[in-house]
Amino acid sequence: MKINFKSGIYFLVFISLGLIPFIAKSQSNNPNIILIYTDDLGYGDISSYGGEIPTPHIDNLAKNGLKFSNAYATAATCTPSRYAMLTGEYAWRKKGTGVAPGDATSLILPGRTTLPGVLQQAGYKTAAIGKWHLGLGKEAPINWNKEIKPGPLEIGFDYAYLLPATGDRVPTVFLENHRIVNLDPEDPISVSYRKNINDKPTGSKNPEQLKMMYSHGHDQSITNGISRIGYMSGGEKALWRDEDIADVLIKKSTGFIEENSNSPFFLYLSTHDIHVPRVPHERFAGTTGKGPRGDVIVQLDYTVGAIQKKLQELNLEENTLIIFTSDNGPVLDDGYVDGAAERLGDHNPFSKFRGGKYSSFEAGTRVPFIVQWKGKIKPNQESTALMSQVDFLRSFATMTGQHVAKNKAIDSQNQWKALIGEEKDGRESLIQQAIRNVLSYVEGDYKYIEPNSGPLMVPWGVDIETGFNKEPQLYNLKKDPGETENLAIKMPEKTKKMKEELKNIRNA
Ligand code: NG6
Ligand code: CA
Repeated sequence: MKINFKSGIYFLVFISLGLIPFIAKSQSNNPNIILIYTDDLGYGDISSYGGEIPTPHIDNLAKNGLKFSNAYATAATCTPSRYAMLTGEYAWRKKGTGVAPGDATSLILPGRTTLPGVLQQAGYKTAAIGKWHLGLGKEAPINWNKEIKPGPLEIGFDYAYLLPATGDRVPTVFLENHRIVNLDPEDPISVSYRKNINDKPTGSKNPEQLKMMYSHGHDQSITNGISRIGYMSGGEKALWRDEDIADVLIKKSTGFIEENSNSPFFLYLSTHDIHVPRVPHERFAGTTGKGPRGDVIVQLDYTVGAIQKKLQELNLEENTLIIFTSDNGPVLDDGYVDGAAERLGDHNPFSKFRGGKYSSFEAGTRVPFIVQWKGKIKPNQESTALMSQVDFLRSFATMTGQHVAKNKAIDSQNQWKALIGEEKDGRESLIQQAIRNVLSYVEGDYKYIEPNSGPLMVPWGVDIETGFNKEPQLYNLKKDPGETENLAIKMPEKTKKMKEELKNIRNA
């Protein structure tokens, strides 16, 4: 049959009209997405990954869904991991994306392709609730008493309720969309990361005012009886009570879920737990016998339970995909005297891995990673697929039928099938970033750590090995997950090849 131009057009119109109901239907079938992004939670910190502290709600996610054993944050600290997850580009490609001070300006600027932006484009209502730590505003110094932008609302989130940086950095106030919550205009906030303001009490000068002593850093302004990094003055009514942070984030999250129960939504719930200062609510304090670090794990588990309860109440469980993971590996003493190391008992946050937060060794970036999607993902599955959080962007773009240009989100791959357990291998390779931007390259069973002349131990008293070595390192992660035997000399060809591949990706 000969098809002329006109009949071809009619044919296309006919087909497109016929497809409309299906397109509309498939869009409305897109699941809600809840990304529960925890802070400094180790691979071994939850009971379904072998932890001693009971985490029944988190374990339920695994029972109902898919638990990964080979999944990674892109970096061993917070800011770069979040930057990469939200932009689909490794953070080491951009200067100034290391751990951000509390007065940093926005690291992700409007116009970037972002994870929330892609989902917003696909018709999702999007929210960021919890820890931000990616900078805010345009010019330093930030005026905290006015509208602060750009921020999450300018890069794809419809709603934001944030801790501007981390719990241990001033200002210790919540930000809702562009403004500080409960700010009394008569009592404006000033912030400095250089010098004290109005001679306010500090941890180093007034330790008698502290309810938790600092161990390293964290000896500057005191709010709620805890000294922080940075100085602040004013904003008394806006200051948070650390004991209430988890409950506030639950309330905002469940409120957002409820309000958007009829449209697809994306909730980025970025918990403050289990970062320092670890200050559980009174009802959790002392419940684990393992000190505040143990108690905030239980509080985190309660948070997950509260989200599950809300989804059940609204009958949304079947239509909601939940991802539970962490921004980097575990640390015990991270700057406060909270007994984290002394009271650990048999609980081992590091599991079988070496290193920890900040480190090139596995415990820095290998994190718990669970996906639940009731009715779609079969219960009780386990996956050894190689996964990276940098892939959320393209995976969800694929799921929602969005096109992302090749030159955007360049490190993000579509791993949608691996994410829901329909494919077993995941990535072929990935890059891990430690402090000082030292990179490691994982491909298949092997890991190459590039040479670096930095110190063997993280230099600020956290008692964690950096994984740095002047010589190249090569490990077989499958046989030797604890990275004990450096194979670089035994396997020079493999080492050379991995070094080259890392170089190629770095220069891409
Ligand atoms: C470090 C802090 C640590 C923590 C970390 C960031 C000191 C001595 N240590 O510089 O307490 O805040 O930065 O953690 O100040 S992260 O999880 O947000 O990356
Ligand atoms: Ca972190």
